[in-house]
Amino acid sequence: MADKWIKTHCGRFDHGGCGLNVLVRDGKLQQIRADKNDPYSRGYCCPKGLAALERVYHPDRLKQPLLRKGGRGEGIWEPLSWGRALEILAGEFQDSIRNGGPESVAFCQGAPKGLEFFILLRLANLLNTPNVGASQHVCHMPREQTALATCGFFPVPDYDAPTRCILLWGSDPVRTNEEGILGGRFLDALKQGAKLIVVDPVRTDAARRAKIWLQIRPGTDDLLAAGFLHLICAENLFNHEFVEKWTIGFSELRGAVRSFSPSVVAAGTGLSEEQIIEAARLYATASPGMLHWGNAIEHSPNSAQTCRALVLLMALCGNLEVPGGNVKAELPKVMRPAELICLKKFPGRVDKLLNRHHGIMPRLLTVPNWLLFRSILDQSPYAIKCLFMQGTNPLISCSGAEDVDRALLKIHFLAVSDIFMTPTASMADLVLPSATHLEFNDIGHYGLPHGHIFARPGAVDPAGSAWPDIKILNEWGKRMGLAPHFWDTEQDMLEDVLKPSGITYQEFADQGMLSGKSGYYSYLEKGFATPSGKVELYSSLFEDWGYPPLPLPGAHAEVDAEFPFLLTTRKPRYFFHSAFRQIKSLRDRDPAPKIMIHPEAAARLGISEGQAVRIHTQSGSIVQYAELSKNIDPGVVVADFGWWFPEKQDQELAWKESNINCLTSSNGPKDPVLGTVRLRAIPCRVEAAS
Ligand SMILES: Nc1nc2c(c(=O)[nH]1)N[C@H]1C(S)=C(S)[C@@H](COP(=O)(O)OP(=O)(O)OC[C@H]3O[C@@H](n4cnc5c(=O)[nH]c(N)nc54)[C@H](O)[C@@H]3O)O[C@H]1N2
Ligand SMILES: Nc1nc2c(c(=O)[nH]1)N[C@H]1C(S)=C(S)[C@@H](COP(=O)(O)OP(=O)(O)OC[C@H]3O[C@@H](n4cnc5c(=O)[nH]c(N)nc54)[C@H](O)[C@@H]3O)O[C@H]1N2
Ligand code: SF4
Ligand SMILES: [Mo]
Repeated sequence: MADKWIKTHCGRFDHGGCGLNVLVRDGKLQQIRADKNDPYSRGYCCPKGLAALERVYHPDRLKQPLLRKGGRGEGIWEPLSWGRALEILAGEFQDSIRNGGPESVAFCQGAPKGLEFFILLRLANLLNTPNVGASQHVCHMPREQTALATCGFFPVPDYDAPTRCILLWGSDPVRTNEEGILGGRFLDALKQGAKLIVVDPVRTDAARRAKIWLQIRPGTDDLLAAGFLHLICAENLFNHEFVEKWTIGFSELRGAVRSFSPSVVAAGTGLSEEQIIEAARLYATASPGMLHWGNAIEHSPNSAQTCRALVLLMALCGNLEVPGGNVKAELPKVMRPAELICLKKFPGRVDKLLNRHHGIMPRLLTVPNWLLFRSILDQSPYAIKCLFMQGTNPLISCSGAEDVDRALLKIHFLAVSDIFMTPTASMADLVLPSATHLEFNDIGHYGLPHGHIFARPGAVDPAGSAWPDIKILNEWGKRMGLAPHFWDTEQDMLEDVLKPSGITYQEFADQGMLSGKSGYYSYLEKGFATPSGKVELYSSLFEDWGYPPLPLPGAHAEVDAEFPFLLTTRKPRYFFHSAFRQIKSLRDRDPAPKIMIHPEAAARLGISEGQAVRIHTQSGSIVQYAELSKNIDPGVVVADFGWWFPEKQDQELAWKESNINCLTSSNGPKDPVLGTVRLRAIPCRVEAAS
C-alpha cells in the first residue's frame, strides 16, 4: 500500500500543541516529524512528541480489559471482553447508586489530556454525582478561579503581539509548554527583544537568559508579590488612568501592602533589596509587559492569594487586555463546555460537592483528589463505594501517597482506565485498556484558556482491543440508562462538539486548528465581568465567600535542625508526570530519579555525584540519586516528581521507593479557598543512603 502522510498534532505528552506529520504504511506508523508548516508551532517539537511511535507500539501496553482474580494489588488477572467489562462496570455503579444514592459513586482524572475529561464530567452530572476528583486544586484552578473572581477572565500571556518584558513566575515553558503555550513562542519573544525576569529557585535555561533572575526561597512567592505591589504603589509606578477608571479597592490595597517594604521582603524571600526593586520597576515601566505564570505558585497553602496578587500586578501596571500583555482569549465557536458537560442537568451540584464541607470556593467543577480519598477513608460526609479513574496515577501524583494507598485498599469497587499497568491500576478490580494519541480522532486543547483548539486525527487502529476513553465513556453512559444523552459513536460526539463552527471533523483535521476571537480592550465596551464591572483589587466575591478580600502573604514553611533543607520540585522534562518511564528513548535521557543538591551542602554531608540519597520529611522518606549543581541555593534541594519503576516486579517497592508524594501530606496546612496542599517548600533532611 502507498505511504500516507497524515497531518496531526502532538497530545498526551504534555498539554500538547506541536504540529506533527505522521507517516503510515500498511496501517502501521513508520515515522513522525515536526510539521514546519504548522502555523502555531512552526516546526517546534521535543523528544516526547517524537516518541509517540514507541508509545503506540510498546509491548507493555494494556490491550484487553482485565478483571482482578487474586487479592487487591496481587497482579492476578483474567482477560475479558468489552461487553462483559461494561456490564460489570455499569452493574457495580448502578447497584451502588440504587443502594447508596448518587453520592456513593465517584470519578477521577488527573491532568486533563483530551476531550474525555469533559465527557467524564458529563456522565457524572447526568448521574447527579458530585464526586469528580481531579488535580485542579494544584493545577490551573488557583490561577483561573482567582482571575475570574478578580477581573472576570483568565489572563493569558499574549505571544501574538510584541512585548517589552516577560515576568516569568514559577514556570519553565521550555521544559513544560505550560498551559499549552509552546516554549518556542516564549523563545521567539526573547529573540524579538523582550526583557526577561525569572522568579525561580533554580537557575533554569530560562533563568540563564534573564536580565534579572530572582532566586526566590521556595514557597515565598506571595511575599514577593506583596513586595512588588508595595513598590508599585509606593513609587507611583501604577497606570493611573487604568486604576482610577477600571479598578475598585486601590486605597485598601495600598494600605494593606504598606508594610511589605523591600527589606521585609528581602528577609523573607532570600533575595536582595536591589534585585526586588529593579525587577518591580522593570515590569511596571516596560509597557506592555506580560506575566507568564506557572504551576509553582499553585503549590502552597496560600495559592489563591498568591495568584490573585499576580492578577493585581497585571492590573496595576495596565497590562490587562493590551497587546503583548495578558489577554482574554475566547474559545473558538464550538460547543460550550457547560453544554458538553450537561451542567444544567445537575441543579444544586455545587452544594453537594465535598468542597462545601471544607469551605472550598463554590465555583469548582471538581473535588481535590486528596479530599476524595479522605472521604473514602473516613466514609464521611457519606460513604463512597465505587470509583472510576481515567488518565491518572494518584499513588504517584497525589499528595500523601500512603493515604491514597489506604483509600484504594478500602474502596468496594475500583475501575481504572490507562494505557499501561501502573501502581494505581494494579489496585483495581477492573482495568480498562485505553487507546492513546494517534489511535483515534481527538480534539486537543478544548477547555484550555488560550483560545485555540487543535485537530488530533488518528492515524492507525488502537493496539489490541484498546478503546479511546471517549468511547469507553460513551458506551458506558448508554448502559447506565442515559442513551438519549450519549452518541451512536464517538465520531458523532466530535461532530457535535464542532457543529457550532459549521465544519466537520474531517474539515477540522484538514485545517489543523480553530482559533477564537482574541481582541484587546473589550472592557471599554462591556466592562469587566465582575460584580462591580471593574477589576476588583478588593474582591467582593472573596468577601462574600468569607475569604480575605485582599491578597496578603501567609505563613511560610520553616526549616529547623531536624529538617534543615527546603525541598521543592518541578515537572520532568522527558516524561509526563508519572507516565512513560517505560519508553526507552525517553528513559535513556533520564534513567533515574535525581535530587539536585548544591556541591557545598553535598560535601558537608559526604554525598558525591550519582550517589543514592535518602530524603526525609515529616511525612516519610524516599531515595533518589544526587545531582550536584550550583544552580540552586545550598539550603534548597530539588527532587524529581513522578517516579516509579515499571521494570520492577514488586509493585509495593516500585511505587514507594522514589515517589516524592511519599514526602508530601494532605493533612497539613491547605489553601482555604481551593484546598491546595503544600507541594513545594517542604522542610527535609538528606543523607547518603546505604
Ligand atoms: N508532589 C507533586 N505532586 C504533583 C505535582 C507536583 O508538581 N508535585 N503536580 C501536580 C499536577 S500539576 C498534576 S496535573 C497532577 C498530574 O497527575 P496525573 O494526571 O495523575 O499524572 P500521572 O501520574 O502522569 O497520571 C497519568 C496517567 O495517565 C495515563 N495516561 C496517559 N495518557 C492516557 C490516555 O490517553 N488515556 C488514559 N486512560 N490514560 C492515559 C498514564 O499512563 C498515567 O498512568 O499531579 C500533581 N501532583
Ligand atoms: N515535560 C513535561 N511537561 C509538562 C508536564 C510534565 O509532566 N512534563 N506537565 C504539564 C502540567 S499538567 C503542568 S501543570 C505544567 C506545569 O509546568 P510549569 O508551570 O513549568 O511548572 P513546573 O515544572 O512544575 O515548575 C516550574 C518551575 O517552578 C520552579 N519552582 C519550584 N519551586 C518554586 C517556588 O517555590 N517558587 C517559584 N517561583 N518557582 C518554583 C521550578 O524550579 C520550575 O522551574 O507542565 C505541563 N507540561
Ligand atoms: S513540546 Fe509538548 S506538544 Fe510539542 S512535541 Fe513535545 S510533548 Fe508534544
Ligand atoms: Mo498540572
